[in-house]
Amino acid sequence: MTLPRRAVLAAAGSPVLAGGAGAQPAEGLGARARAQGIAFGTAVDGNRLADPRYAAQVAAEARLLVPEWEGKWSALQPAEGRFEFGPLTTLVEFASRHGQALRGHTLLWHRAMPDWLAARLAEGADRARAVLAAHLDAVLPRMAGAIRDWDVVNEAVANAGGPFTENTPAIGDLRDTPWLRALGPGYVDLAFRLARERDRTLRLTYNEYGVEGDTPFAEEKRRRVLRLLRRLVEARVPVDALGIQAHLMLDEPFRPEPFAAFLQEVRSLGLAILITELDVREAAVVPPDLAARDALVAARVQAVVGTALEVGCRTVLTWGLSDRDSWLAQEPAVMRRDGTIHRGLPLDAEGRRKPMWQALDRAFAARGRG
Ligand code: 9MR
Repeated sequence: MTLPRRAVLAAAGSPVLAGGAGAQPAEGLGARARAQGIAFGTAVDGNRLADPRYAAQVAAEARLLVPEWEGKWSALQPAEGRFEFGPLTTLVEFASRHGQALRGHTLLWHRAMPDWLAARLAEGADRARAVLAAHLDAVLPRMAGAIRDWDVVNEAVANAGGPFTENTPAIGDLRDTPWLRALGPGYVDLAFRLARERDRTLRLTYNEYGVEGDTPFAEEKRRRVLRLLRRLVEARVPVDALGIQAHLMLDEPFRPEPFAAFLQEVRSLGLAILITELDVREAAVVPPDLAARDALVAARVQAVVGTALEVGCRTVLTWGLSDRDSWLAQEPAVMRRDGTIHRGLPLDAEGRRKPMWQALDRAFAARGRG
C-alpha cells in the first residue's frame, strides 16, 4: 500500500514522522490500517487546513475524513432555503486530492441547529417533515459523489443521568428535542426512510455516545440504544450501521465483556459497527509524568478498539489527530481543570506520535493476524 504522492510530499519533513522513541514506520496509521482491511481516519476542521502542519498530519495519517462541523445544519443551511456548501466542499476537495474517503455528519441532530430551524419545527409535524425532506433533497444529491456513508441521526437516545451536562428529560428512551416534539419518536424512522428514498446506495448510520463504559449509566444507555435499533430493524427502517462515538473517559471503568456483548447484539441485528469519534478524556487526577499518562490512554484505546475490531468493526475514526486541535482542549465542559490539556489523541500538541498511535497500530495489526 503506498500513500498518494501528494500525501507523501505533504508529510515529508513533518513532525508527524519525527516524533517518539525508536524506529517509526514512515507510513501513517491510515495506510497501516488499510493493509489490515480497516479504514482509519479522523474528523477534520476545514478552517485549520490552511495551517500546513495540520494539513500534513491529516494527509499523512488518515484515509477517511469526517467534517467536524461542515456537514451540520448550521453550516449547510444557515438560513431557510439558503444552502452553503463552501466549507464542506473544501473537505471534499482536500479528500479527493489526497485519495481519502469522506463520510457525512450529520443529517439530523438536536445541536448545531440554525435558529430558524427550531422556530420552524415548533410549527408542527407537517412543517418539520417538509424542512427535513428539503434539506435531504439539497444535501444528498449534491454530496453523492463524495459521501457514501452518512450519520443520519445523531444522539437521539436520552441519557439516564451520569457525568454529562446534557441530561434533558427523556420521552420514552429518546431525548427531548425539537425534532421529537414536532414529530414524535417516529422522527428517527422518517429521517432514515427519507434518506434511503433519495439514494438507495448510501450506508445509513445511527451515531451515539456513552455506550462504552462499565457503569450503570452506560449499561442503561446500551439498553436504550438496543431497544431503538431493534424497533427500527423490526419496522424495516433502513438503518445499516451503528456509529459508536467512543469519547472515552478514564474516570470511568471499562470491561470488554459488556461492551462486546452489546456489539454482538448490534451485529446480530444485521448492522455494521463503526467507531466514529474516538478520543480520551483523562482522569481528573493524573500521574505526574507524561509517560504514565500516555500509557493509561493507550491501554484504554487498545482495549476498546481491540474489542470492537474483534466483533467485526472495520472503520475507526478519531475526533481529531493532535491534542492541540481537539475539542477537549477548547470546550469548557470537557477541558482539564489543572492547566494541562488532555492527551487523548494519537499525536501530541507538537504533532509527535504518542503511545495511543502505537496502541491503534497494534490493535489493527492484531486483527490482521487474528
Ligand atoms: O467537536 C465539535 C465542536 O467543534 C463543535 O463545536 C460541536 C458543535 O457542532 O460539535 C463537536 O463535535 C461533536 C459531534 O458533532 C457529535 N458528537 C460529539 C462531538 C463533540 O462534542
